[in-house]
Amino acid sequence: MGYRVAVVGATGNVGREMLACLAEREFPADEIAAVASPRSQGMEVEFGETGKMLKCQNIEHFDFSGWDIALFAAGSGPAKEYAPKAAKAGCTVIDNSSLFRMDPDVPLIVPEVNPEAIDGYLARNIIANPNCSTAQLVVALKPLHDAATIKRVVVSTYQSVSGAGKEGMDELFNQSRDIFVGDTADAKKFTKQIAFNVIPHIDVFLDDGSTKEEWKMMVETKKILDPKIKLTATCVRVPVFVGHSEAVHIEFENEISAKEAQNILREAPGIMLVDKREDGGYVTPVECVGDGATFISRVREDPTVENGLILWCVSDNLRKGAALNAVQIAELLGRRHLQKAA
Ligand code: 11C
Repeated sequence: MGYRVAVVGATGNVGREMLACLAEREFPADEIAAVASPRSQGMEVEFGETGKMLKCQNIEHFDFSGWDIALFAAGSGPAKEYAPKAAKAGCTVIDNSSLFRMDPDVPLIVPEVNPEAIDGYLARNIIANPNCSTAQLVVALKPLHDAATIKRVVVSTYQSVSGAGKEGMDELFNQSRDIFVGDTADAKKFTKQIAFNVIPHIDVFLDDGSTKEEWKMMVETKKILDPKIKLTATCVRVPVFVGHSEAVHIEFENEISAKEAQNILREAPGIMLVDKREDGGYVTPVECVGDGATFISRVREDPTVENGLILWCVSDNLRKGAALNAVQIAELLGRRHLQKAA
């Protein structure tokens, strides 16, 4: 007997990718439910490329009892209202919103980094999925931390508009077209024009002048990887549809050469090293779309600090940054705790 899995927020960017990942990875499910807001009730969504269509069920009337796992990709509001209900009904929630991430009773999991932390999920029957920009970063940092102990990270992100949902993608598309034909480009989703521009602002501003996206990268890295790591981030929205990029500056406790780091990263789980030190010998966001790997390029020593390295890290934010990581958590949960098979 396999699992009964509900995908909540099935019509959104991440929900659709969750369905695609479940199908592609042949997750051992007997039944998959697409669940969405009342306005999407009855709408059909594809179950990946299987040719199978799923009719969306209304979250307001969905009974989670008897369902094993719910992958939530509906944002913090619906997570607040429905995740505890689902968890209480015996359905383990894997939530992609930021709502539960810093709750000490909710494990925040990246399977390549802290799989053992999942064992704490029973306190609330909820597991949190990290922010997309954190997920790819910690996959890259983990093997290097194991080898030479990271003290401090300075990261600048170049985040695609799909991180802001379908509305963000539509805004980039419409503005690009409008500017191209000489029309004025309206900014609705973003605070400034995103087409042919970059915006140093993601999520809300905090009192210290940083943004919540930058804060999330710091606190989530500490929770997932090591609370002793100091991290500071500048998060920037760029006119790319899918794929987040990061320039990462790392200071280590111990000596580590670029060559050693490349060798470690080449063998590390979830990482694809593409680092040829020649024209085009690196990965850009358009090349990582639809892929589950975290791509690392441009590994080099930083001569301005002791034991410093710099690298370039790119991943599909809808996949490893969200849907794929959630499905990997479901697989881990199955292996370690639920142990059902199809
Ligand atoms: C973005 N990283 O690119 C955000 C999207 O906390 O889950 C995901 C926000 C989150 O806008």
